[in-house]
Amino acid sequence: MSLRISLLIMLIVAGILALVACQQQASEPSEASAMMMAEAETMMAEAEAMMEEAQGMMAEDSGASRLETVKARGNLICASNNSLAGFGAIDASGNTAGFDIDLCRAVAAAVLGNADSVEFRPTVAAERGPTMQSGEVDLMSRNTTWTSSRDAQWGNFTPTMFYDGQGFMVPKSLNVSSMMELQGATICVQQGTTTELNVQDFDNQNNMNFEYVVVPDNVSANEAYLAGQCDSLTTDRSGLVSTREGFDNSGDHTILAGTISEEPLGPVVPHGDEQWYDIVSAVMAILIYAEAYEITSSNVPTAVTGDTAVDRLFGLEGGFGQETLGLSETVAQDVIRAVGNYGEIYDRHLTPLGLEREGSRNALWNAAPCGDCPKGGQVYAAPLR
Ligand SMILES: N[C@@H](CCC(=O)N[C@@H](CS)C(=O)NCC(=O)O)C(=O)O
Repeated sequence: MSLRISLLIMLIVAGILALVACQQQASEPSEASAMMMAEAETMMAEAEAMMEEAQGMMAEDSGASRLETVKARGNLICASNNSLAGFGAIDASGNTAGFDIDLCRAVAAAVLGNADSVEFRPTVAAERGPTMQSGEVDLMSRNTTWTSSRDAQWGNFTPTMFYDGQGFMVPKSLNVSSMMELQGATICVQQGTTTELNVQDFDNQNNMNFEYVVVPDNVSANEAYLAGQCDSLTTDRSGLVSTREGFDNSGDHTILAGTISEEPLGPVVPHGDEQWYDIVSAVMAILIYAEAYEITSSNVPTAVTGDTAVDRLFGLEGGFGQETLGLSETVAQDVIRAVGNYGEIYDRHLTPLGLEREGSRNALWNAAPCGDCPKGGQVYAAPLR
């Protein structure tokens, strides 16, 4: 047994002993007895949480699969963003919310039957690699670009959830209307991102002679830009749209046309557990196919519909490998009821930002933007069968 588990168990035992002592005191008539009972309840809750964590650690130490570890722990640990409205941010009620966040919630609904059983770990860009490599999180869902070196070094990227590209924002007062007019400009960019690497490529390829203000996180990037420390802020276009929404005078800033890179953004799972990778990928597929089949959180079928694809997805007749994945037959019912389909998630978090989906790459593959258009968007997943 590892030292940390032994320590945890000792803590739990100490907690329980203290609890018993407290309860004995509380049973004696005293004015402080109500307070003591409340303290005892808090300690009991803490002891239970420690017990759950210890179970999770023991499962981990015994070589258990990620699925078993998550189940033993009773919650999903998800690395997230807490400063990018629409994708991952703290909302008015103090909850972590967003498009990426709902993927964590969907996985928790699939695996634990409860979308709220998630512990979010805010992770700034430069922390992502070490966080994934440590195995301390089950999943990262946080505007992260799939690249070959990250796939090899950090963990495995599941299918892409949002297709993006890097752009530039400028104050309108700069009177710049294209990226090529940014020659010699000072650029604010966040460290530890693909953004930082792409802008250097763009600079080299086009002799832009940029100067850089490199910042550690989103908040400082915005502050530096708004304080006029740089002429332009660069990041994923979706990040620019989200950031600009948060400015007091959003109308004073323009996002220049065009992109300088491909940014397929998607979740990452730790290396070494194929079943877990397949589970997260299947959850994404559930979200996408539910939308394709026009099943939303308010019309989830619970009895055979006669549409074989729908019945297979919702575990009503046939299946798509739920048992091998370690999921319940009706997992799709749990997921869609809890978070809705891909389109509902998009509309809840990204449509309000003005990130138009129709006709974009983030439309479903089968959503042709017009009658004679050859194809729809790029949102696609392995068929569930
Ligand atoms: N997609 C790029 C950029 C991702 C990224 O971290 N973007 C910034 C700016 S939008 C961000 O979310 N920062 C939040 C933070 O680290 O505080 C990547 O994967 O490297």
